Amino acid sequence: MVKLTSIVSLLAASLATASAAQHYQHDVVTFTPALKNKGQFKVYEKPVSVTADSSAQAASFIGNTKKNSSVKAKADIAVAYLAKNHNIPAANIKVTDAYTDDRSGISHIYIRQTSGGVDVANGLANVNIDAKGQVISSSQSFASSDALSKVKRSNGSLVARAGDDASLKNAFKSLNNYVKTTVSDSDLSKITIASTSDLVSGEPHYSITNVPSHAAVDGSATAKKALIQKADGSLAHAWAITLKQADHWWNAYINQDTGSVEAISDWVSHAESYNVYPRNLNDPSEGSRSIVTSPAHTTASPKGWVSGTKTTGNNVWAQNNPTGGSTWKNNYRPTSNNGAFNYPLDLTKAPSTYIDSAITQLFYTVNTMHDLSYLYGFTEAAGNFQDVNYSGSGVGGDYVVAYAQDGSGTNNANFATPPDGQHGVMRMYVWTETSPNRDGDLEQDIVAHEYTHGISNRLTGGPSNVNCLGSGEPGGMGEGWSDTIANLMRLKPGDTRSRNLLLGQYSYGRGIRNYPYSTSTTTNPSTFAYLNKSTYREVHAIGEVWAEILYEVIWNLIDSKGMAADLFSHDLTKGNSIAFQVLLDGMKLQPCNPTFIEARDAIIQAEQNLSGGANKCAIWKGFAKRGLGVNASSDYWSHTEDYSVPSGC
Ligand SMILES: *[C@@H]1O[C@H](CO)[C@@H](O)[C@H](O)[C@H]1NC(C)=O
Ligand SMILES: *[C@@H]1O[C@H](CO)[C@@H](O)[C@H](O)[C@H]1NC(C)=O
Ligand SMILES: *[C@@H]1O[C@H](CO)[C@@H](O)[C@H](O)[C@H]1NC(C)=O
Ligand SMILES: *[C@@H]1O[C@H](CO)[C@@H](O)[C@H](O)[C@H]1NC(C)=O
Ligand SMILES: *[C@@H]1O[C@H](CO)[C@@H](O)[C@H](O)[C@H]1NC(C)=O
Ligand SMILES: CC(=O)N[C@H]1CO[C@H](CO)[C@@H](O)[C@@H]1O
Ligand SMILES: [Ca+2]
Ligand SMILES: [Ca+2]
Ligand SMILES: [Zn+2]
Repeated sequence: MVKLTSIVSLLAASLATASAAQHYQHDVVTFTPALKNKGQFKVYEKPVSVTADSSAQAASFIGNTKKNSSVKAKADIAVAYLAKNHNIPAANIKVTDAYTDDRSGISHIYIRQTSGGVDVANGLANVNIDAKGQVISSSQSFASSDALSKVKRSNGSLVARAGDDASLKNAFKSLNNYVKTTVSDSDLSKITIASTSDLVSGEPHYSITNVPSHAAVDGSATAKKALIQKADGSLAHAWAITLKQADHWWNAYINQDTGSVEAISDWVSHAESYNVYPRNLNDPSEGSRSIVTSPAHTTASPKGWVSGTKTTGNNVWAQNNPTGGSTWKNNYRPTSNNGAFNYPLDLTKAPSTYIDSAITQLFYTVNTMHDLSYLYGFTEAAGNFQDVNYSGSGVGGDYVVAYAQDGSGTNNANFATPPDGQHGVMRMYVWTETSPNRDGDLEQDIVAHEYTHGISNRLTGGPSNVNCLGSGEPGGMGEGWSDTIANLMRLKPGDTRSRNLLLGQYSYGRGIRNYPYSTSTTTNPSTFAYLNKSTYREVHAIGEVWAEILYEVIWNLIDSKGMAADLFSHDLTKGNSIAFQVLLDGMKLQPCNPTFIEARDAIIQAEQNLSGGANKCAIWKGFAKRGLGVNASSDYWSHTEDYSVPSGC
């Protein structure tokens, strides 16, 4: 594919060159043994004819599987087939489901292995039979007869009925430990266990009652005995326990002899979740990670952030890139467990040791930027970064390619913005100023800065022209908007205009700009005429002046209209949300290669349209405080300041 012009924007020009306490909040890992001897799914090119054998009937039929004679006949064929082709005796077979698909006419028979009156939880087979009664495909994972005879010999160690209660209580406690709900010995002593015979199967079932509510929502759980194959094919006696908790419905197999969890699943299917520094924490110095569940905004990302099990989705594909190359599809990414992206992070170690957490954080923050900017108007039509445009507007096929711990540099980050329809590319580097090194992936202001390059480049001059903020004042404002959006996202209720912000402080160990962003003219003396200085010809220096001016504008809006606790509320009665909105609207209004004065005027017009001038004076006063008042003017590198506001303000 021909690559059109692409503006690569760096975080910083060039830079000269402690570890927080961690709380690992691991999600519970669900799993089933990966059986080594699992049979292949066998698809027959020529269907196999099998004659049902009336003397070899499945040991049991569950539910309605026997009711319909035509379906029952197919089940008999399946049983005969397993006996003949897989040497599985009918006496060890329980038909759990059987039906004929109306559309295809194919009958699907599902079978479970049993032994000694209990289920082999993962001894399964399925047999597919065509309308003529021939087997077209099948698969089975039955335990071997060798494994069965070994476990039968171990029956001697099986606790007698009198010992069942103790064994089951022990298993119940062990399950609770695993899912991180504590059951004390005193709780355990109050639990009662009763055995009943299942109406349908006749198998004994155990009801566990008087369970404390933190361990079981309705105070009870159920259990039955089972066998389960371990990965190596050997069998273990297990308690199959079903336990409902607030957000979970566990089904677990606990080894009767050792108390260890042999398999566990959660019948509640879990939404996307991420163990990350949430968006109200800028970096690890501000707090601990936590599990964030279903963070995707339903308007901005109606189908969620993830497609599949890895850090890939409609808005961004995040991956490692130690070589610094430009391919991404097959690069390394972590795999979720049931939608949970939850990995360890030890900041006392080198960043490479926590690459999974770094990629997860990058994926989270880039998606956050996508959704947030979408809400404020960086939509499909406006040229945002998405694989599929659900509205049909704009050009799709351009999710952001985000590289975590990219090997092509250090102490920086960058973002390449090609025209709408081509992937934005974000490279995040490791920072080497501290020991151990730090990872920019964990610092929201850096990721926000980079993503905002994509926003400003696409919005200014239209989505297909990305040559509008290339250098000089326009390029400098590109840097400035990036710092500004990063700043805006950090402000929280309780902050006042005396809060100073340093960009890149976590990664670099100190701020990477000349001055902190501050409403104090002592702390940050930047004004419009700083652009006269020969040391202010570089885009990041120019950007610092623009972002400082906008910081004044932001605080005037917040002081006048208050602060939304979360920018995602898109509450346009609040100062920080108004600021975000007029910044993006201004980008859409302004011409290609704008000057400070033009960009200012676009923001003023955006406010006029958004709130009819109600916030006009607050904005003007912010500009004027730093020399960009109504009569400011400029001509290339000469800038004349003015500190006045329009009459009436
Ligand atoms: C039995 O199932 C077959 C296949 O679904 C269906 O065509 C037939 O009508 C059923 N017979 C009865 C008696 O329900
Ligand atoms: C093993 O236990 C099952 C029930 O759990 C019982 O049916 C079977 O007879 C026992 N076998 C031996 C050899 O004790
Ligand atoms: C903003 O512009 C639109 C389109 O011209 C217009 O319909 C709307 O009334 C304007 N809003 C304000 C407050 O000026
Ligand atoms: C700003 O310029 C206008 C003319 O464009 C002039 O009328 C006005 O007096 C000036 N204001 C100040 C404060 O200099
Ligand atoms: C900046 O340049 C303009 C035009 O040359 C000049 O009028 C102004 O005094 C300069 N400002 C500063 C602070 O140097
Ligand atoms: C121009 C373009 O790529 N538009 C696409 C945006 O997304 C919708 C939904 O997938 C597609 O139908 C459009 O073709
Ligand atoms: Ca696009
Ligand atoms: Ca553009
Ligand atoms: Zn930048």
